[in-house]
Amino acid sequence: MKQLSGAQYPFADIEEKWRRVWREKNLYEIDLAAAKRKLYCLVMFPYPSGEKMHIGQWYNYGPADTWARLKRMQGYDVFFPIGYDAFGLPAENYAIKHGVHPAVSTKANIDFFREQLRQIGAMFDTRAELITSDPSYYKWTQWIFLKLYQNGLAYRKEAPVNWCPKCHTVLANEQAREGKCERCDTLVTRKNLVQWFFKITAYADRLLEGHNRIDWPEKTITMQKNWIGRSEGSEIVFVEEKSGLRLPVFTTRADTLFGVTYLVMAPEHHLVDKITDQARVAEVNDYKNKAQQATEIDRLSVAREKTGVFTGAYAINPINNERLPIWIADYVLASYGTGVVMAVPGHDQRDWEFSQKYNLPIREVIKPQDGVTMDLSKGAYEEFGLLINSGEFDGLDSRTAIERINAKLSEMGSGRKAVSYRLRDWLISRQRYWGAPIPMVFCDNCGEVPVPENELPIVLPEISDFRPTETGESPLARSQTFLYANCPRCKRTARRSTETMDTFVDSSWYFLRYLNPYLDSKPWDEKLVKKWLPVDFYVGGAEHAVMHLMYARFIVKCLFDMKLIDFDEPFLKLRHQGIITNNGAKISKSRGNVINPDRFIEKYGSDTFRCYLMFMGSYSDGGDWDDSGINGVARFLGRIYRLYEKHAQNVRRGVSISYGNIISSDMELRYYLNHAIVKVAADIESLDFNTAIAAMMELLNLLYKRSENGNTDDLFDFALAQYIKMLAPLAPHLAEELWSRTGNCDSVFNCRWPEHDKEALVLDKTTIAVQVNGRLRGTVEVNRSISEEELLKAAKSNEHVGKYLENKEIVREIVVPGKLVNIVVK
Ligand code: ANZ
Ligand code: ZN
Repeated sequence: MKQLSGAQYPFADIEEKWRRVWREKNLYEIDLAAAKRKLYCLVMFPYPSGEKMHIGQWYNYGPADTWARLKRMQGYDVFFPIGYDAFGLPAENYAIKHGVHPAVSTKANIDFFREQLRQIGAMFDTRAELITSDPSYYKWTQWIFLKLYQNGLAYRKEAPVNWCPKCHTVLANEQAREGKCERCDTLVTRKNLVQWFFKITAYADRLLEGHNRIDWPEKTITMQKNWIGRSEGSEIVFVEEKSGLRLPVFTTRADTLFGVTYLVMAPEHHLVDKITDQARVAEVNDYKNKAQQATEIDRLSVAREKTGVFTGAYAINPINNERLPIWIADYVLASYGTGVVMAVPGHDQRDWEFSQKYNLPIREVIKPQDGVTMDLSKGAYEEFGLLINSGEFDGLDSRTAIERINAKLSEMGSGRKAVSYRLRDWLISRQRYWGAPIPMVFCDNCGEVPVPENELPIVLPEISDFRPTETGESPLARSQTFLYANCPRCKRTARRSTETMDTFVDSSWYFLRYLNPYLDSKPWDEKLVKKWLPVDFYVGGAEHAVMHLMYARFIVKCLFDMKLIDFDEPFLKLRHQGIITNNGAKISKSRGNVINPDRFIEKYGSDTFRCYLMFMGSYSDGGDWDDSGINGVARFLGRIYRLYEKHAQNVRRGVSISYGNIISSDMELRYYLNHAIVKVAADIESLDFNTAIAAMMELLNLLYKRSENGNTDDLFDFALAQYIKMLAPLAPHLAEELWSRTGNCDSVFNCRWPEHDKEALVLDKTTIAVQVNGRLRGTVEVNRSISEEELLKAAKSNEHVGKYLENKEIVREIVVPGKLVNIVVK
């Protein structure tokens, strides 16, 4: 046995034992088909990258399990699955670093992870375990790709993409934040490659609309909204003088149309070459090459010095026929709006800076409503106001002017209302080995041809050299047997698509598969999916706000539109765990301040570790790790253990007492017990675990006082029994042990959460002992301010007291205010 410090209890034996018993009894396997009150509680599944489980994952799973256990005790059929997001860069990078094949290292890492997960003692339904790198799973990821392809939602195009020179792979916009690779922090560069995309932009409005129907943290919804970046404005057509080519611009400020003094095109805009004047081709090409190097993030930066070159071409402003020079500049992005901007240096600061540098004219067309004069030589006036120098529109306010100018342009056929989005299509192909191959072939005869569904899965070839290539060609191309396949249409030799899918495709549908991961004939069991989805409660990290959480919503909406499922939002309620810091610092390997769960579990036990994580701060804010804090929680659980050792008899009695039969004058205990029953449940429900534990500590202190005073009546015994049930979601192993010692062989997790007595919760009530001839016969609960007369009436009509008064003559009535009533009879 483990050497324990004085304050501890034999957690190692207890915890191991109960995990074994739970497993033997299949305690957490519920009958999905028969369940009556379904509740799908989901945690974000881990990617076993070779690192041990980190504290953030423990923090996700442990407390989520506490929540799930409460719901079970409240009578729900809770489905709480776990699996492994096993494909992807972290797993592959680990394999490369250690010179092991990713299939081998991933399997070993999963085994390791599984053991660590087991130590949480969570009520995971182990039958639901799935592994996304398993062909039986990715067969269906490929099937989903085909469905999207058949519905015009997957397509291929050459595009400048984010390229990580270290990982040798393309990254989605979401994975290249602040211009750096999310995985390795290397600066991302741009590269032109043919890529596969999912058309998430087609769902931009639907993704926004759905936000009204889900209970998610406001912050996360806002991040998604900003990422989608819906912007209402106008598309206004300027015509290039010589070629007659139409150059539509996107603007949110049609009211400034008279203030346009030049146009700016993105350097990579496809019409730049067509309009550029012969004399300027060299200069323009030179600038285009330079612009290629910069990332989008740099180009959008306000601090960056504006640069550009004149194309030598001119366009006509449709509202007043003015002739405007056309420039190219890298502060205009090809991928937003139309890739062309009408420059209004008087009212747009970027344009203003550009005009200063290249001596372009500034014209004031908006003045402040309050009549203040602006000095445009100092900078642009960007607010709304009243129009000036704008012909027939002079004097209108900006809002009205936008409407009128739009109307006029649309009459002329030169403009219309338009909406732009920041959201780009989801780039899903990766030039990497460790992922699900894209099920497409390219035939010289037939072009791009989808693999027939009955040929799935397209299994990853077993190649020894799986490292990425510098050219961007996928390592899958090294396998000749993989590369060449017969064209499904004409049967001639064709080449397979050699890219693999982004891992976020794998994780965008796993919650459907959990219900039956062994199903071979279809991706999911429709009946069970109809019954169990959407997910009722999802807990995971906020860092997934614009990736996984957006992609999963998108895929679910696609499947809904294909009538493959009957719901279009996957996660009804979402909550994030906060971030744990170590002495105020962010935890990271490079800082060397990683908290290793295993070490603490060994020293204090899993229940203590879990309770400490829940106690150290507000769950959604996270908290700061502190070793002395965990000692306090260890003492708390140790005190519980010792109280139950001392009162083994009481607690055995306590489990068979029913509340209604208790006669006790211990109002304080009555109040705190009932208060805790309500509070602990409510706080766990809302993930306020810290205050739930505080209430348990408070109640424990009271029980200790009673124990020390020897003041242990029926209520005390009863409270001890209820306390175990309340402890159960918080410290499952310890509670199960204490419950078994009451003589109950069934699990405490098959008990219902204790009911509370509403009356006992009213604090200004007090309980008065009622004696008959000096002996306690009952108690009445009354308002503290009750009159003596009322109190006597209540005492005499009490059912327990009544029978001692029957056929007796009352000789005296003694009232001790706030304490007792004594009725003397003859
Ligand atoms: C003229 C104008 C005048 C503008 C003015 C602003 C103020 P949001 O709100 O983010 O949608 N714009 C349009 N396409 C662009 C591109 N591809 N790259 C860089 N900038 C682009 O921004 C819309 C505004 O951003 C548009 O309205 C356009 O500048 C610029 F006083 O047009 B505006
Ligand atoms: Zn063919």
